[in-house]
Amino acid sequence: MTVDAAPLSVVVLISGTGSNLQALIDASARRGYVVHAVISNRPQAAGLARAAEAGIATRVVDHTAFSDRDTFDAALAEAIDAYAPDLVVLAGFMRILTAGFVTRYAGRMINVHPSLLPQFQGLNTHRRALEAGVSEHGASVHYVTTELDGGPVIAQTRVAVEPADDDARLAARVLEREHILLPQVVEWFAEHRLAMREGQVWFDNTPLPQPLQC
Ligand code: NHR
Ligand code: GAR
Repeated sequence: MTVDAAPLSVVVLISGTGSNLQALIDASARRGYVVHAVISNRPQAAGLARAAEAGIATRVVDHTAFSDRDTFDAALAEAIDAYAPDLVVLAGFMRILTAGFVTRYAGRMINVHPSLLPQFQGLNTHRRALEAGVSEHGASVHYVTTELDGGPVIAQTRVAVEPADDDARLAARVLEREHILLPQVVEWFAEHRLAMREGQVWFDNTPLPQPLQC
């Protein structure tokens, strides 16, 4: 068996709590990747303290300090590239990224989104799922492309909607599953099992007919 010289290097982008970041940190040794740095657009994001606690480098690129999205994204790219990561993970990152930025990281940037894509792209997914009366909800990990929450979906996790669910209760159950889903997908990157080719997900050198289920 051959072993890679270096584990997959990951930079995680956050805006808030960072529970998905924590799940990534906690699973990293076991799953063959390293969280090299954590970057937040919000100075107060609780996830920054989680990273510091784990001895991981942190950076803040505060979007309110920039006059437009292009200059913010340029500063963000500079902060990321200082770590030369193999993979960029959006984990509760709340800023829409410009086409130029997305193109720079094509095929090596993923997002965890709290819905069964292509359902409920955008924000407030749990409330919208309840309003729509769906019986099943969940989360997806997808490649980030210029189409917001529209990039090819790598994997999903499904959660049954229960009669007693409100927004918060459903969100909490989905989030628990995100914490399993996201480290699993990053492990597949570390094992070189994933690629995006011609706008499709390839897994083990085969185009995926549908998202993997976790
Ligand atoms: N950027 C691109 N180009 N493509 C994607 O698929 C992206 C992306 C940036 C973020 C995450 C996404 C989610 O999982 C994501 C995917 C923020 C918004 C949003 O409306 C929408 C989707 C996502 C993240 N943001 C507002 C904005 O004006 C700000 C909202 C806020 O600050 O609270 O950027 O849901
Ligand atoms: C997660 O549910 C994530 O899927 C979602 O925000 C939460 C972040 O939680 N992402 C988005 O809504 C992106 N627009 P966390 O900070 O505890 O990981």
